Amino acid sequence: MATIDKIQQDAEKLAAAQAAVKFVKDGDVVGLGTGSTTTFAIKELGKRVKEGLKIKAAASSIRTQELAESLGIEILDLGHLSKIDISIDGADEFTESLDLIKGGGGALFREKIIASLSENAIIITDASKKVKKLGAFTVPVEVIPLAYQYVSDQINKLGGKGILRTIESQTFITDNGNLIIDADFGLIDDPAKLSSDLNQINGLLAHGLFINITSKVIMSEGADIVI
Ligand code: ABF
Repeated sequence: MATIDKIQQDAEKLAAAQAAVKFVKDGDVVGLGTGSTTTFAIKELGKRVKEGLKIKAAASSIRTQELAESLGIEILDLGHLSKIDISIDGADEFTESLDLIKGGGGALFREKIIASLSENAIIITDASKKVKKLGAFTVPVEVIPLAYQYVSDQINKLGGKGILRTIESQTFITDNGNLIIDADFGLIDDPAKLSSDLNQINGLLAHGLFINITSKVIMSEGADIVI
């Protein structure tokens, strides 16, 4: 039985998704994120495609690709794109300055590529994700398996405590065949500096700090949409 909170949260996610999809126009190449909020947006796009909207899309995960294709949305090879017109994705945390933590769903690498390619990178979320300072949500780090211990040690040197992600006691493997370390740095005073420090670590494929990438956050709070 869904709780009232879950029903309310889903209503907020749907409202944010519907607001974001309004920015998509005929001929757009659309970047599709991953997660429950983005799922609402993909379903809305599927409806509009059935009504005649002409778009092509790039997917940030296998599960997003499968959902989009099931709804008749044409998927392009992300590796051959130089530009995406608009992307719609979720987040785990965001601040007033549009810094994000993403990657709770394990799709952060392709999400970051899609966001980086996007002219208009839109984040959709309910009000529960807004924070004053990032860090209550641990920072997901995608790491090449053979670099696991080295990267884990470098995270420790930066003051983080890394935990290998598992799902039902099985090691989580990303769509790219890599591991995820969830790194707890506590509340992060300077996300841009930490992002830069993490980017220097060899073997670290991507991390979940999205700094200066997002164009806008569409947040729904109760009956309001805040852009
Ligand atoms: C995805 O959206 C991930 O980066 C992030 O973890 C997730 C949030 O999921 P949800 O919308 O289900 O809260 O982009």
